[in-house]
Amino acid sequence: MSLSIGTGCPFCGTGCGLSVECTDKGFKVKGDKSNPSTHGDLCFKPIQMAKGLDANRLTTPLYRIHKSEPFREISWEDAITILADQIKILPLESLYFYLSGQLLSEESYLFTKLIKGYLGTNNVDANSRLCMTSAVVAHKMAFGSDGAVGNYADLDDADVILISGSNPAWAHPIIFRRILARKKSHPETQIIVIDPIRTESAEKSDLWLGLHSGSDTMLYNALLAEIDRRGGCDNDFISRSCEGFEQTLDAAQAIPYHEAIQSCGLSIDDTDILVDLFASDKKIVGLWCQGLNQAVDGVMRNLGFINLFLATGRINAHKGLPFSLTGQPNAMGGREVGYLSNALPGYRDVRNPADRIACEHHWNLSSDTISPEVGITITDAMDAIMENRIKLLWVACTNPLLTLPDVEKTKKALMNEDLFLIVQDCVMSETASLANLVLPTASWGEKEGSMTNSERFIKRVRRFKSPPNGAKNDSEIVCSVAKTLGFSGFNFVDTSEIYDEYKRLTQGRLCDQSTQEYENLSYQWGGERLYKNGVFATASRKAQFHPILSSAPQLNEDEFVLLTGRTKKQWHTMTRTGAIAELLKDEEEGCLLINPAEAKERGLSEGDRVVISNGLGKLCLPIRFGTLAYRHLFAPFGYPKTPINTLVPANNDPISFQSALKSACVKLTPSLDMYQY
Ligand SMILES: Nc1nc2c(c(=O)[nH]1)N[C@H]1C(S)=C(S)[C@@H](COP(=O)(O)OP(=O)(O)OC[C@H]3O[C@@H](n4cnc5c(=O)[nH]c(N)nc54)[C@H](O)[C@@H]3O)O[C@H]1N2
Ligand SMILES: Nc1nc2c(c(=O)[nH]1)N[C@H]1C(S)=C(S)[C@@H](COP(=O)(O)OP(=O)(O)OC[C@H]3O[C@@H](n4cnc5c(=O)[nH]c(N)nc54)[C@H](O)[C@@H]3O)O[C@H]1N2
Ligand code: SF4
Ligand SMILES: [Mo]
Repeated sequence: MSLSIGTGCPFCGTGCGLSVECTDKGFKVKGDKSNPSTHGDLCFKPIQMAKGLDANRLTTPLYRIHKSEPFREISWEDAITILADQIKILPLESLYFYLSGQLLSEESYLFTKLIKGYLGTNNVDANSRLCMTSAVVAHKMAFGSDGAVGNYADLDDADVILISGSNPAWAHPIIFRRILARKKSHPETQIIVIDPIRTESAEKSDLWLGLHSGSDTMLYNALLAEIDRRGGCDNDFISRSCEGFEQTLDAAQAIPYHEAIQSCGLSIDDTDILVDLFASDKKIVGLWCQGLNQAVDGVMRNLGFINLFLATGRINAHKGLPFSLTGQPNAMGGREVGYLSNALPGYRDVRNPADRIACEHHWNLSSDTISPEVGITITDAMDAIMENRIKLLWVACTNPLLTLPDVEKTKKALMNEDLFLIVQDCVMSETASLANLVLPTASWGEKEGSMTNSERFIKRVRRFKSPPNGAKNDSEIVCSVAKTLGFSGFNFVDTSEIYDEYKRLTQGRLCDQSTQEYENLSYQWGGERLYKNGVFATASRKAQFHPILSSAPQLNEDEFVLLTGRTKKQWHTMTRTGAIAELLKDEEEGCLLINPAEAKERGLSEGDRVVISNGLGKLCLPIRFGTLAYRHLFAPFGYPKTPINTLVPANNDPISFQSALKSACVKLTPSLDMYQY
């Protein structure tokens, strides 16, 4: 007997629609041709994942009073009571919650309702802080609201696809496949990649701009000034639909074009190509991801990139648009339900009295229950734990020990004996191994709900197998804790009731989905593109230019820039992909990418182990050759045995508080003893 179940992919923000064939022999994952967003396309990751669904699963709650003790198995009833008791005993201001863009919308909504509504604290954050908050803030500053503007179909008739700080060939493979399909059917289409590494995406492009890491603002300002000088700005659009252009242009003109381009490590011949394209009528779709988001000037990099599109009237189907790619499968949904420390459901903000009242009313709470104070962010929470200001941390669906900056600091915070650490995960992650209480969860394929992808398309995620005995749904865990705390408002019969309650909070908002039925949820909120007719979500209804300060950091002579990011087949900290042989092939261990010439200068060959170090620590990695900007290295961050964030300092963008995870300064020395570290 065989049964096909329509669902969504649990990996990247492309959000492919899948169809899972369940037979006596197991599960076969295929593309769902009826999915309007991705039309049945899919990459190898979910196909392979079906082989590892049951690997290393947790099935019993685990508990210990002191972190030095071994865990003991306890019942679910005891686990929920212990957790609820801790929440009751501890002062509200000492509680903290850390969620994930890999939770389903209904799960993140329930957490938000419990924490912000019923408990009345905004001390909650999500791993989107490490991923998308610079983009979130930039969207709000430029357009008046969060929400990616673009649409995958815009790639199908683009003349130019400009990719900056993103390697979709690895990280968003189906979006990249769509780009290559356009190139194949229309060879005149130009693919241009701005990235310090000649990535697979760059390799397959028409033009690679291998800029020095951190010089994005210098580049975008220089391009803007030069486009304007050559008469390429769309002055009609600017005066009709935008504000702030003059000051922005002034800032962009601060450094002469030639000087600016040189300090980015680029050639004028190459950047002139971009200037000409922006000054033309061609349709340009601009994609970006972590190379712009994860930086101390992440918001400014985003805004600098967006400025180029606004200045040339590119917010439409006709001439193209800027399109921020989302990393995780449901970071968009998490943002919509308001899980970040400043947000409320329906793209609302805790600082806005009307927004608080709308949620309080919806949740039958008395007025002034929701706090108007923005909660602290996850990196600040680590400091607060070390200062004993936070005494309970409930982590769900993320593995912060390896993915927050400065691993030693995170470890010290999480191991603080005064911190009661709860980790809700389907496997014994590195973070779970430090916990007081581990709550075993159901995972993808075992639970129901919805997710929103990069182009704002919402789809259902369906259950096609039972969770291992003993594992519970994330939603069920939140509701059980809420009920044990004595809160009404958490008695849901099924997931559709949770969605229905949430969707009513989106009525009249940009992410309005209030008329959708849960059963066949398949909907792109906002339509194909946002801001049709040049009307924006700002108070004046005009898009906002923001002046950007140009920067292009210089390196000390004996240092390298260590870039960090992903591999093609592994997923983050490997908990979902590390046990699958096909996905481990060629990616068995962390490695360090280096230019062959720079390696040879130091007498190094491929495979040699080297030590990279800075004031935070050191790591030993085998080297591989690649093509990168001069004095740049690259290493993937997710390998537990070589946790790269050991070397990445906890520096944040001052506006988005997103951590500058994309790079760190390191020294490189040959390893004398490869087993020493
Ligand atoms: N296989 C796989 N796919 C994934 C994931 C995974 O773990 N594995 N994770 C998903 C998630 S959550 C995310 S957020 C996305 C991330 O997707 P991407 O952002 O595309 O991937 P990264 O490897 O983090 O970084 C992208 C590029 O930014 C470049 N970069 C570094 N510094 C700079 C700079 O200063 N300027 C510019 N312009 N570029 C720079 C890097 O060289 C790198 O090639 O991937 C998603 N997809
Ligand atoms: N240096 C550096 N650091 C980075 C980045 C970088 O580019 N460079 N990228 C950052 C980015 S963009 C991201 S998104 C983060 C990702 O960082 P994390 O979110 O910390 O990494 P994951 O490995 O995806 O962790 C997800 C956890 O959820 C568990 N899980 C899976 N399914 C379920 C479920 O259904 N329920 C529950 N409760 N748990 C489940 C998994 O077992 C795993 O332990 O890393 C960030 N850190
Ligand atoms: S491109 Fe992303 S969403 Fe699509 S199948 Fe691959 S991992 Fe899943
Ligand atoms: Mo991410």
